[in-house]
Amino acid sequence: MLRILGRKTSSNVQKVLWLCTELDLPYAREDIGGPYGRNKDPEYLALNPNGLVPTVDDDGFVLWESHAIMRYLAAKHGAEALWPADLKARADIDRWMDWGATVAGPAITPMFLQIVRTPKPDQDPKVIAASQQKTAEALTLLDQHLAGRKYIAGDSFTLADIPTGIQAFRWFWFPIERPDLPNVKAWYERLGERAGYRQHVMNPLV
Ligand SMILES: N[C@@H](CCC(=O)N[C@@H](CS)C(=O)NCC(=O)O)C(=O)O
Repeated sequence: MLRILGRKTSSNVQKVLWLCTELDLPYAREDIGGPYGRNKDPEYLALNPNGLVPTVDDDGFVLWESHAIMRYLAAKHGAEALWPADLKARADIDRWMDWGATVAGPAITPMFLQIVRTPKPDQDPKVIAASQQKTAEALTLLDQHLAGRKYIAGDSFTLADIPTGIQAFRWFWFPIERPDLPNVKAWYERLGERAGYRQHVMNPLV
């Protein structure tokens, strides 16, 4: 059975868990990282020298990097709808997955670390405000892209929706002012209809 190593509060672990639910794939998960530690133990570093989560072990095949894991699992289980073989459709999905990891994720992470991981008296409002601004800019771009589309890569749900979908939950969960982004809101509500999103992502952050 697929082993997933990583705490379920990690956005990168959640990507893999959500996908497993989409694929109806059984797995065994182990709590590693964050308060559970063990990610810097020699046994773990031998599997993933970055000391980060997630890492998966698929019957002896060890893989890390959440997006590589998602692509591997989608391809292995023939999830053509989630990650099509057609090169251009696939490239479009890959592009938005990368955008989630390199633009939306880094924009919202400082705010997440402040609001969720820092005791209130130590929080820095300037860091939160800057992160809020950057995230609003990223999501404004996404809102324009989503005009006339149900999901990021078109009319159906794909891997493109997963990385930024996880950040969208955080954005709507934080007690902040948000610009009116109707297409992002409608997309976020559509994601909320999915069992994997509700189970693995839509959980209280503190
Ligand atoms: N690029 C990596 C990033 C992995 C990463 O940064 N994981 C974080 C959690 S989201 C981590 O392991 N942090 C240390 C910890 O949880 O102890 C991926 O996508 O898998």
